[in-house]
Amino acid sequence: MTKFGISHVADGKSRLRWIFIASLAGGLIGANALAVTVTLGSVKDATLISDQLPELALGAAYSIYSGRVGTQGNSTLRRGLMQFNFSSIPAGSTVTSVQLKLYMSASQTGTQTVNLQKSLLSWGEGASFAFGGGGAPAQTNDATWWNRFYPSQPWPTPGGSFSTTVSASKSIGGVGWYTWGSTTQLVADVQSWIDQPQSNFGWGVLGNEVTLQSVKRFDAKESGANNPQLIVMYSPPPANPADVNNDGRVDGIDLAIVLSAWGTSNGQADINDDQLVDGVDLALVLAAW
Ligand SMILES: [Ca+2]
Ligand SMILES: [Ca+2]
Ligand SMILES: [Ca+2]
Repeated sequence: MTKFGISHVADGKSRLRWIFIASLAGGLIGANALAVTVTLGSVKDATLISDQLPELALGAAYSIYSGRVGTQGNSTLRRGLMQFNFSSIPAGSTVTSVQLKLYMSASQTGTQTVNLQKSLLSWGEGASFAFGGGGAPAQTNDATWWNRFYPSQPWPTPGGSFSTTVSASKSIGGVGWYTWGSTTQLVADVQSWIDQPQSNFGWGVLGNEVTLQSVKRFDAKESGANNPQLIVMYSPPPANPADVNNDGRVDGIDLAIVLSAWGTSNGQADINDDQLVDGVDLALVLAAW
């Protein structure tokens, strides 16, 4: 380590000088100027329909539905499902904002709350198609009220498997575009899916399941016009881990950040990821200067 000149940094006046610089640089931690915004289209969307057998689905339909229909539709429920692909966002990125935009294209009764809640299990999108919300006979791999993948991979409990945590909530009135978020939980959802893509099963789009005719219709990816849009803002990971503040340069600011976090497990300053900010991390900064 001494070959990088650490010993003289770590003693006496030099150390005090670096601590002073570190205190100035402290405010720069996280002040990362690099931010990227992407708009993603859904890669799957579907509707669960609580009708009696035979199973119905809307995998390839132009719309998804959320809420309860009227007595003419047997007062059954609709639950939307929607999933996005984050492979265009580099691993190690930090998500800072997430907004979901959906176009609500038909409505029966009043303003209703529609919630986004993580799906806890994978589900499919088959070729079933109908123009209305009544559904069509389920096709292979369709998500239905009973099956994650029709015909033989059932949900543990009919109606899907959703987190009890509401990630974002929106009051939906008349026809038009609506935006959910950004919320802390939406950001956490997308961050978890970027960090662990195998856990990405999308969100349930869940409406008022009590009131008759509360159902809301949203354009699906098949609509071809007002498709779902997920707007994600993120900071990509530094090209060089020694660029602690991710500003494109390894310099005194990075050194100061390491010194200010000395002896801690600060994830940003712990360049070699061994849970301790120490001389090894300092050496990595100096080596990449
Ligand atoms: Ca679909
Ligand atoms: Ca830097
Ligand atoms: Ca370390």
